[in-house]
Amino acid sequence: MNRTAALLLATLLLAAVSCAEEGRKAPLQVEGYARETPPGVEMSAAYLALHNHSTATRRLLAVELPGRAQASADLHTTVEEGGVSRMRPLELLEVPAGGSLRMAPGGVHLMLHGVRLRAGDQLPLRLRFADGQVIEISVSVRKLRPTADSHRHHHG
Ligand SMILES: [Cu+2]
Repeated sequence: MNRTAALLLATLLLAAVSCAEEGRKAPLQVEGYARETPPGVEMSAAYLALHNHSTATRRLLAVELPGRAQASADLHTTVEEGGVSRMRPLELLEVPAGGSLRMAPGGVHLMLHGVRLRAGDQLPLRLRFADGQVIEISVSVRKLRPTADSHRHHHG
């Protein structure tokens, strides 16, 4: 097989794979994780990735924490002002048609209040969109990244 034919075949195979995946995908796909809370702290953050496979922009308006009456979740972004990063509440989050939005530490995140989360827990979330759509997902709780300091004081 010459090089052009090989390239063409590779392209065709890739196209076939992405089409097969496309067929299985929900119009809006959401996954993510939450951070565990340090002892005595009832505040955390969750990071979601939203993939919009539809042809319409989706707007995330609110996130609820089912089964946790004392807890709440806010959409936040992080802005840098004079070398200091501050969190700002967001009215909504737009996921463009055919596009994705990925939350990340130091950027857009879901601020969680009134929660105690242990690594390995599952955290159910209810996402409300401007078009009335409601998506229920469950994200896993991940360990806080160990710092040099927490390592030094680690007792097992
Ligand atoms: Cu925040």
